[in-house]
Parts: sequence; C-alpha cells; structure tokens
Amino acid sequence: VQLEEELRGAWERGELSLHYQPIYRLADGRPMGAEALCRWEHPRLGVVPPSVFIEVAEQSGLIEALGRHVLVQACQDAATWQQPGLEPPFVSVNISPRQLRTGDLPDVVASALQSTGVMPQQLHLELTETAVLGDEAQASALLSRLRATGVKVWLDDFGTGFSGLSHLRRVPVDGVKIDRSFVADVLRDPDDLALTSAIIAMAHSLGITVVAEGIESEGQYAVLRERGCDQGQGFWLGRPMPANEMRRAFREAS
Ligand code: G
Ligand code: G
Ligand code: MN
Ligand code: NA
Repeated sequence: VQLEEELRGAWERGELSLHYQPIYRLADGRPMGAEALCRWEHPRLGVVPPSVFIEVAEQSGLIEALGRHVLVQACQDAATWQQPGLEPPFVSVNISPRQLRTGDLPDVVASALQSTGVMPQQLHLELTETAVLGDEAQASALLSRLRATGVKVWLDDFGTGFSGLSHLRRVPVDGVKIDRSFVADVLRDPDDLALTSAIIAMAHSLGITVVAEGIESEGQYAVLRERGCDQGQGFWLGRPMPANEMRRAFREAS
C-alpha cells in the first residue's frame, strides 16, 4: 500500500520516464525501432524496477493513467525519430493485462496518435500471452479492432505460456517476441534451439514477424540470424537509453 501511495502522482512529479532499447533487423543490423521501458526514480528509494512497480500499478488500477501517459510520451518521442524520406523507426509499448481489459485501449491509442501525429504503423503494442489467455474471444475482437487502425500487435515473452503455438492460429497478431529464456540457452541447449527454430518456422508460415529478445552475445545473434529470425534486441546490441540518445543513434545509423 505504501508503494502505491508513492506511485500516485509520480508521473506528474517527473519521477517516471521512458528509456528505449533499440530493435535491429538481424539480416543487415539496421535499427528498425525501439521498445519503451518505464523507469521510476524515486527521490528516496532510488531506481525502482518496473518488475516491482508495474505490478503495484496493475493491482491498484494506477496502470490505466500511467499507461495513457506512457503511450503519449512514447509517441511524442517516436515523432522526433522521423526523418524526411526514410521509413520512420517504430516504437513498441508494453501493455499490461488490465489495460487490455478496460476496453478503452483503442480510444487511448487513437488519441495518442492523433495528438502526436505519429502514423499507426509506427506504433507497436506488446501484449503478453497471459493477457490474451482466458478470454480469447474478447481479446481477439479487441486485437482485431486495434489492428484495423494500422497499429501493430506483438505477443511478448512468447513461448513461456505453454499454449504458445496453438494460440497463434486464433489470436490475430503481427509479431511474436521470443522470450529471452530461450535465447539465453540457444547455443548450449539443443532443445531450446529446436524450439526457437520451430517458433520461427511456424510464425513465418502464418506471416508473422519474429523478434528475439535478450541477445547477449555475437554467437546468439549469428545463430538466430541463420535460423531466419527477423529482428532482435538485447544487451549485446544495445542497452535501454534515454530518448535523446535513441534519437541520435537512429540518425547516425541512417
Ligand atoms: O526493464 P525491466 O527488465 O526491469 O522490465 C521489467 C518488465 O516491466 C518487463 O516485462 C516490461 O514489459 C515491463 N514494463 C516496462 N515498462 C513498462 C510499461 O511502460 N508498461 C507496462 N505495462 N509494462 C512495462
Ligand atoms: O518482458 P519484457 O520483454 O518487456 O522485458 C524487457 C526487459 O528485458 C527490459 O527491462 C530490459 O532491460 C530487459 N533486457 C533487454 N535486453 C536484455 C538482455 O540482453 N538480457 C537481459 N537479461 N535482459 C534484457
Ligand atoms: Mn516487452
Ligand atoms: Na519480453
């Protein structure tokens, strides 16, 4: 309850900010976009990790307001990444289960796009498998509505919920992000390599883009590229950074 009180109004006090981790096309190493990651710098406690405060925000309902701020800020930052004549880098925003359930997500997304002038294709929403589990029919309807506006939907932490592959037939998504627990062992564990390759092949047969997360070495990058994985992110490629640094990195790469 105490952390909840501290979190209330934290955005308005300027304690919360977004960092961005670049996402690259594996075939040629070009940066395609970035994932927005929320940070909380508490004046006394220091940096509180999202793994702690997102949970608190979810349970208290604060996630709804926080989620709106995050979407607007992410779109504002992405608007500064656009360069004339070049395909603009996308921004990928994490959406938690409660934001999905409240039902007004399409309106929140539309208003963030409208107020910032960002094209819908430039915005990706990352949903976890568990968020769309449970009520598949309702989730599918909502995802279809979102995708109809041009926004892209990605399944985050893919492969950790056992229903993974069968899910892809029923839930309409543009991409999947292979969970970093698979990527971590892809060079050591033949089972993880087999599973990762199967996810890539299956997703591609359905026309779905595959992103690997948690790439921490050149070897992991090489094997994922060789297996046809489309995009990737991880500490070996780039750490999360402030928006202005991300902007500079996109400029230097173009
Ligand atoms: O940066 P870190 O590894 O600590 O992130 C931990 C978790 O917090 C990740 O699963 C990430 O998806 C989640 N997260 C980070 N920023 C946001 C955000 O803005 N909204 C939501 N819902 N989750 C976030
Ligand atoms: O659950 P989600 O995928 O949204 O979590 C993203 C989190 O993963 C971020 O907090 C980010 O800091 C973390 N992350 C990004 N790249 C790596 C990596 O290469 N290794 C590890 N261990 N974590 C990473
Ligand atoms: Mn994510
Ligand atoms: Na993830």
